[in-house]
Amino acid sequence: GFGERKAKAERMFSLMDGFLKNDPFSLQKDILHHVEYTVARSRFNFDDYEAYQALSHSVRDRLIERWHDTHTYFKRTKPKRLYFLSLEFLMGRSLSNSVINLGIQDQYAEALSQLGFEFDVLAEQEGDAALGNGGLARFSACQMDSLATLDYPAWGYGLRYEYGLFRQIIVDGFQHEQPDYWLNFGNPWEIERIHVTYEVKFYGTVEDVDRNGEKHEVWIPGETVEAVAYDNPIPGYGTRNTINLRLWAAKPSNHFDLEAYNTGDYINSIVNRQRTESISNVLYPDDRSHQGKEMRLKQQYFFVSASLQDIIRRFKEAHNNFDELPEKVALHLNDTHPSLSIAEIMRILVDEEQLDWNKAWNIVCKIFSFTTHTVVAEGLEKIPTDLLGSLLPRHLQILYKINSNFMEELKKRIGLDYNRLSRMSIVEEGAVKSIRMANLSIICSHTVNGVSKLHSDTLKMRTFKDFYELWPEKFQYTTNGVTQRRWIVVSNPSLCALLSKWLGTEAWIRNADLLTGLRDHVDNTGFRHEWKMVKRLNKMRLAEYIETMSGVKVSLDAMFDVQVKRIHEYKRQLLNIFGIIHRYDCLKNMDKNDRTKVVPRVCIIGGKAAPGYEIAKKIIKLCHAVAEKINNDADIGDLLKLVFIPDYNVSVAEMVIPGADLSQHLSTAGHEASGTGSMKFLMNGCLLLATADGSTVEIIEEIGSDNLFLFGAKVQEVAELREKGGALKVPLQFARVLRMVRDGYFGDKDYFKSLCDTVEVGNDFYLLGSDFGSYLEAQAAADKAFVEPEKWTKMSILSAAGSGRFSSDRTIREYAERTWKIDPCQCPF
Ligand code: CR1
Repeated sequence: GFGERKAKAERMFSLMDGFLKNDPFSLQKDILHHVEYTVARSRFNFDDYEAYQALSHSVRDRLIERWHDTHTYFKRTKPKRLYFLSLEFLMGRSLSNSVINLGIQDQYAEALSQLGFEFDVLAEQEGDAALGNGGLARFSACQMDSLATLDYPAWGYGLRYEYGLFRQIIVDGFQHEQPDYWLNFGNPWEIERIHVTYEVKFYGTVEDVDRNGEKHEVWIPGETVEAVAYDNPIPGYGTRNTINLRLWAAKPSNHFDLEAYNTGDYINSIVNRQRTESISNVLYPDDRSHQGKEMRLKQQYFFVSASLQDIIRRFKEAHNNFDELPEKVALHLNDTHPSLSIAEIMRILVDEEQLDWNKAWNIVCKIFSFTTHTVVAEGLEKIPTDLLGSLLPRHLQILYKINSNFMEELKKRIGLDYNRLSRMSIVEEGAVKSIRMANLSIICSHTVNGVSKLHSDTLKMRTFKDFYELWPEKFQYTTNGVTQRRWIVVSNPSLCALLSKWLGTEAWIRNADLLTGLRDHVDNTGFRHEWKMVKRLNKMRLAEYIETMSGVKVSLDAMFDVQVKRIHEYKRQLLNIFGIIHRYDCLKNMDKNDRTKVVPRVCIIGGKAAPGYEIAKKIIKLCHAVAEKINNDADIGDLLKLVFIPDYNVSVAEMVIPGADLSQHLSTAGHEASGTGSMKFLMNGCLLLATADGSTVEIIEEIGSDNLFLFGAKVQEVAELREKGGALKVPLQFARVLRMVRDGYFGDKDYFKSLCDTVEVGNDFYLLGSDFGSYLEAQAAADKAFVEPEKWTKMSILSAAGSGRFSSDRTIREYAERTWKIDPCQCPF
């Protein structure tokens, strides 16, 4: 009975000594306990890494406690839940973020210092969890932080890759990729749930079965793999709520291949079983275009199937009628990568739960929402039907049926416009017949989100025009954001302290809109002085890092000018490098006296190129070739330096961003869906030099066009400029820089030829040539502003002051209220 259970619960609790205590003494005891019993080192003898391990286990205990309470509460109150499905999460490090969100940073620092350790030193021991590529993946991580902080009853679902994004090393200026076997040293931030497993099936055939006199199709799968759950607690800030990011790993199923055993082929049968583990082995390192890779498709389905089984099981525990599904479950498709969920949930409802097709379809259309992170139609995922049909034969049938129903309905609405029908079809009848995952996602989702206003307009007017005309109400946009917990509190503690001091409150950590309060102090010289000191401190930290990484000594008086992001032609790192070459060339040709007026610059570039992306790799090499020349030119000295920061990742970003004076966001207008790097720089009081692309347009609305350096063609001019082709006007300076590279001024003339060809007049798709003039003007404006430190500092303050809108808290609140229709559910314990 209830009384008995309660008595038992109380006894258990008393045995556990109540909740874990967070005073420094208790923390010390816990850390030592973990040194001795978890890490199994002697408490008299452990090094920094072992101390980090013990420390993180003590933090993990506290996370688990809150995680339990939160989920007990969710279970009891049965709120509508959001399931955020994403194939990528770029979490970075967890230690500092966790103790800050748990609110026990000072206690830990004190506990450690009494043990003779420094918190920050131990935090540096942690490696990054890099289970994602770039913008999309880091945005997912920021959203998880906001979901937890705002008390939303949400789960993240993803894949636990054993190899994260490759490590980039540079040899002779060339990028080399090295495997990131990140689990080598164990991962204290996950909890292995050996009992939470699901079978995921592949291959096989579809057979007709008779069900109450009716013919039904049923999948007879050929291969079974087991998915095991690994839970990663995500603590909110200023709340007890700690939500879950559940990542799946593949392991061989216990279903033995009897035949193999009978034929006595014991060894081979085990070898075959191990092959199945490879599904969750490695993250695909391209951040776009995964066309037609079987393993990638397997990964997608593996993750979708395990997640949906888990979600449906949880739903059925608490509810007994699928009609309630839309009131209790919101499924979010983070890009098209999880869109097989649509076919899978139809299969579960129709084949397994035996719902009528139409009834199932009506339910399913009420639960999905979809965010797309790309601009161009060519970048959208397609899966060859041959591949899909062999791996998932029943799903292919389901997709065909969804499509034929849709085509019927569409004909009624738009008539026999065959071009339009074929554009909107889920099935592409091209040279390779394929399934268009974006069309599928749009058709089945109640909401199609863009990631900025401009992006959404492009989707409506271009990419998904046909669909927009059919269902204008489906199309929305929710501008991206980033979490100020990670990007200020964790990564820039001195700025954090300064903000709290001058705003008179720490409340901005949960409510970034309060940052506008900085505007009130912009004319206060004392405040500006402190602001400059913080920047200087962060520049010092960055300068030290640069020196250790590249041996280049840089001057703190120089402008730190940064471009860090994935290397892509559309992001135009090449424009930046050409600008640097031009600057160098000018310096070389300048009268010595005039050089005293030049603003010294440290140009910093970082980012990874997809391993198969040749042009991007050449951009990296060119950057090194130019750096080699400039940095070794004693005649130029501190006036200009160029450094490439290798292996750019989340933890490197945490150090680079606070130390930047200027940051560059150079995408050709209309190509960057949103951009989130710019938001992190903005929060850290860094000035932007940018095109009017993605969310920059909205940043301008917040901070005013006077407070950043804008350049380049506007989105509506791009098409026309492209049409001009060979007749396009390109400044002489551009031609000169291009010639220098072509002529081998930086060596490797032949190697750079194909790179140069991409920006030759007539071939310059991303319009580097035609934007070069206004780019140089914007750079000159930045130089001019930098020589007036007071003016620059004001611009810097006003940038940070206007960054509140770009908190992922705002993003998540908009999604929750408008798209997912979920309410906060705060654990009261
Ligand atoms: C977009 O390129 C956007 C992020 C997050 C990226 C970038 O503009 O800010 O998504 N897309 O929405 C991406 O990573 C794989 O695609």
